[in-house]
Amino acid sequence: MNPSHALPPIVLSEEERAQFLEQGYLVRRVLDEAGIARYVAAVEADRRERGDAQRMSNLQFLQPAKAIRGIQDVICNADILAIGRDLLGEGIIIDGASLFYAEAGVDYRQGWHRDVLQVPDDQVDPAWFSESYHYNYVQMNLPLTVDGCLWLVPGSHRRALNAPERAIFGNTEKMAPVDAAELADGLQLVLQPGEAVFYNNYTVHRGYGGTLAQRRITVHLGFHSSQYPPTCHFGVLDHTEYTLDYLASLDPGVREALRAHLVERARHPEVNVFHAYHQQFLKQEFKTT
Ligand SMILES: O=C(O)CCC(=O)C(=O)O
Repeated sequence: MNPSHALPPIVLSEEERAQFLEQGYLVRRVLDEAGIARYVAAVEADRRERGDAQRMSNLQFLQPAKAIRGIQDVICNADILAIGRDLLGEGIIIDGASLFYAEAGVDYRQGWHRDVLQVPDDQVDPAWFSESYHYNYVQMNLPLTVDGCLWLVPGSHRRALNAPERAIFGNTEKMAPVDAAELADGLQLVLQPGEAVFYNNYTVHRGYGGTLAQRRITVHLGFHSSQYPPTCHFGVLDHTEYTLDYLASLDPGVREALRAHLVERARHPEVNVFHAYHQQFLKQEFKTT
């Protein structure tokens, strides 16, 4: 479903795939002006009901109590799914879906981290951060306003922390303190509305805007391919809330995507423990209502 887009879905070039594999990120435009305006209007209508946030909101917009119906079909966007297939393989399954929202003036700073924050230390395997590890997950940030909040260290997903990173992380693989020294290799991605960044969330990265100069509205998604075993990151959506009544109330494309998620979760009960860790983590880090 991609009503404002009549062209065939994007297909990535070899160079783009290689960039994602080696550098850990790739930027492509996936929404046109009409698509951006439609989603901004839906978010604004939702904000009028929810009120202002003093922190960055991380609203899981596919969950029944937090649903923002007018943006849900972004998970069916043909270009996003085609890029996901080119990066991971067939059987693209939606996993995470949040809306990052903050008004200008909100202070937003995370420490540099890899997305293993939810995993107990003794279960973090150094082999995950190596060239030979098959990482079956991709995250995507799709801003609807100009967004310079995502920073990453290109290529850092394929190696252990280097000396400057180790110096700020200390004896953990997870996260550096928020006031740690800067990383000279850190790259700030400044994205225009409609431009999406697809990234490997084992790269050293962070959300960091300081005091936001302008409002941030960014759709944040995660995908997995059913062709390969899940990583410990698979299991972000709270599938236990997807009742038959809720599914019946959704747009058909969204319903099918969540059904596919449920089928994949049933195939991989081993990720349930990571799901619980992740829900706990979200509550600590963000405003989630
Ligand atoms: O874009 C952001 O604000 C940060 C995203 C992030 O760090 C994450 O999802 O782990």
